[in-house]
Amino acid sequence: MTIYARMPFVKGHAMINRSLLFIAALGTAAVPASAHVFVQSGAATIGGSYRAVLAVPHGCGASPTTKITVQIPEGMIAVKPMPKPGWLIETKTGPYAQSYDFMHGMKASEGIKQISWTGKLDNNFYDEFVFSAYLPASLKADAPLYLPTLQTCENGSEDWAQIPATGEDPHSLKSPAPALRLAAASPKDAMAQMAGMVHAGDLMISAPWTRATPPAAKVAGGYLTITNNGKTSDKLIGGSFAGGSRIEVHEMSVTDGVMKMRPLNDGLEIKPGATVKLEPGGYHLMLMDLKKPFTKGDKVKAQLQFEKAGTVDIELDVNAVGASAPAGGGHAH
Ligand SMILES: [Cu+2]
Repeated sequence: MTIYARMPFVKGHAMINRSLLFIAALGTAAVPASAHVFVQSGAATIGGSYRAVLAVPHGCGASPTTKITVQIPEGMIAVKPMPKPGWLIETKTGPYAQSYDFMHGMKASEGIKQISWTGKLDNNFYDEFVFSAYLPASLKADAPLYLPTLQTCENGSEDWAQIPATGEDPHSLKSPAPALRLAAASPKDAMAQMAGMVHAGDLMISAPWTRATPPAAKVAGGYLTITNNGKTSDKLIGGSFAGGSRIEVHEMSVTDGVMKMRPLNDGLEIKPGATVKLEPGGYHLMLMDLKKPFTKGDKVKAQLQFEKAGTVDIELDVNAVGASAPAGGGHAH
């Protein structure tokens, strides 16, 4: 992406134009009709980490964007911008208006209040600016949180900072501030999150689960989510568990209309700032040579092997045969 973005936009050169258009089309696929700077995944659960994605669908008029500056609202703590190739990141820190309960009983009373990215984004391209944050449990559910954002361009600027008055429709504003909606964590979600969450260095592993297996089954799939909060890449290589021979990392893909599984012999890369989901139909763990079937309600202790983080103990919840999501995942029942 970066390489292409740095290529000059040569008008009249059919081949380059076509490849650029193709990339532009890929990038805009998820952009709603709104041409505003906005927050993707605008729903955020309080009492947990939040990955904020600021989407910038266009420049100021046709002028390329050269800087994005976002104000972090009170209540959004432990903010960390994700490094972005080709963009210089600057932050301003300061005290919070109050001290907040953070993870593991820690308190946070100061942190990043402003992030700016300086670089260049052509008006023909779409890009995303990412940071991670924590939303303390003390925040009010169903209240919006605004992220006023100044978009500076080669010519001019757009100040996405308008906050709707009570009862005012945000769509009626000319330059609305990007907003996210806070949602209360359901006790079930919170428990599911707490139950399986493991920290290993910069890696956070959550909601590991597997399925009950028929008596003759020799393998079982394993699913979980891995977030890399560090600055270097890591790799999930495989693992072991007492109930069988080993754990492999597999990929499920459709080739010529046929679903195929293949082991990732080089491991599954977890890039800095990335969240990788192992889920049915995609990447998954393959628990090999089961000694006895998994029964619904059981827990399977296993050790995952990462290139850098080393061995990490996890516990997979055994869900029903045919389950497509973890029990606490919200849409299983
Ligand atoms: Cu597999």
